[in-house]
Amino acid sequence: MIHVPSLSLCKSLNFWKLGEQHSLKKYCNLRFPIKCSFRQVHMDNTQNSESRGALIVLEGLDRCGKTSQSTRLVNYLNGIGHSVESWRFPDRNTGVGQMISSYLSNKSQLDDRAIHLLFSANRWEKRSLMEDELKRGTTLIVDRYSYSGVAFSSAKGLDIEWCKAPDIGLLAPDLVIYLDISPEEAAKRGGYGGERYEQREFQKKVALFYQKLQDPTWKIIDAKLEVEDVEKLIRDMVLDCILTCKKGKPILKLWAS
Ligand code: NYM
Ligand code: MG
Repeated sequence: MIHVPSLSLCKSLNFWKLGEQHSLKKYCNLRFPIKCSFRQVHMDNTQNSESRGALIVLEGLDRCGKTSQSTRLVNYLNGIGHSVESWRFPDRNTGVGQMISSYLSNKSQLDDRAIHLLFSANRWEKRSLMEDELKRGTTLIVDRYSYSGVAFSSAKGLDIEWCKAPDIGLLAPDLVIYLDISPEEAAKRGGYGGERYEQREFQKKVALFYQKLQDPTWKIIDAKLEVEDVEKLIRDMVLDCILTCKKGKPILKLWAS
């Protein structure tokens, strides 16, 4: 059985404890330590005891397995009777999302700051809908969020604090699952597609910026493990998080002091 303790402010590695059936080494082959900067604030203290859904984000380099793990997770949660929705950013269905999609597929050119702000706007345009869904008791499994926004734009050379600024005040995830894989391993997985950013050298820089963004909501999973093992680890973390939110954990704001 895998126990997932709630996160305390951590100075060292912060990962789940494993029982007798699982080898710690096998599951916790982490490549970098977690840094702490808990800068999230309560949105509204009157909400403290209201039951709600959980906001769960999956992050990682391209080809880390995020998308297939989100699908598996949503199917599993649905199967055991949870109210759950699958989300992803960029959401290419909106007007802003179509501009992003055109940029990613190299059909249009945009200034680095302009595209960064569009990615952020794409999250802001969904913020209130996300909040409504959470308050209705729906858990949202989100494939990429603000951490992608900051890591990818910072890797281009933009200042990290500048990159974070437009996302300050969005809904803070209750749990961020980072699927940890080296750019070399990721590149081996059937190769990258043809989109912008899908290059090994660039992904190496993105990985470095992801490290800088870790906070106590993060759990890191070794994405080189078998798909089923990764899935099992994710399930346990997510069930724990859903329970906490059901008990009325307040919704927080991202990166707000
Ligand atoms: N991406 C994604 C960004 O550069 N900024 C963002 O805010 C987000 C959400 O878009 N390489 C990048 C990361 C990916 C690319 O994402 C498209 P996906 O998950 O491959 O559709
Ligand atoms: Mg991709």
